[in-house]
Amino acid sequence: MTPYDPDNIFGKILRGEIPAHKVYEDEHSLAFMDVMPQGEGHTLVIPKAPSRGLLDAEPQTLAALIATVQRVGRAVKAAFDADGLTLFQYNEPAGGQTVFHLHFHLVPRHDGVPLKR
Ligand code: DGP
Repeated sequence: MTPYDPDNIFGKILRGEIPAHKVYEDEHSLAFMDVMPQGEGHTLVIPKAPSRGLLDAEPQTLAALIATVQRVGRAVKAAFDADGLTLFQYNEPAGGQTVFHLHFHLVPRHDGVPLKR
């Protein structure tokens, strides 16, 4: 498995080296708005632990992360008065991943409104 490389854009956001529109932070995780939103309110949730993707993450990292995904998911769904919420998560270039620090995409959804691609 390819090792984690801290010189990725989300690593830089975590270290405060580049700005992000942060919406939630705790000891284990950070949530911020996606710069290329596929829908209004598109938010990313990442662990602070150095995981490249889902497949190399420690179980305790995932446990904390999914709790944050639920918390932030509830908040963005309410904030954008959405009817639903779509989650997605990519692993490795073949799986569609472009930033190699584990992240979940959360997109509030409204009835009849497709995702932007
Ligand atoms: P992916 O690795 O394909 O799951 O998607 C990475 C996402 O990260 C993509 O939706 C765009 C977003 N993104 C890329 N660079 C930045 C950045 O510098 N800041 C923020 N907030 N989002 C970024």
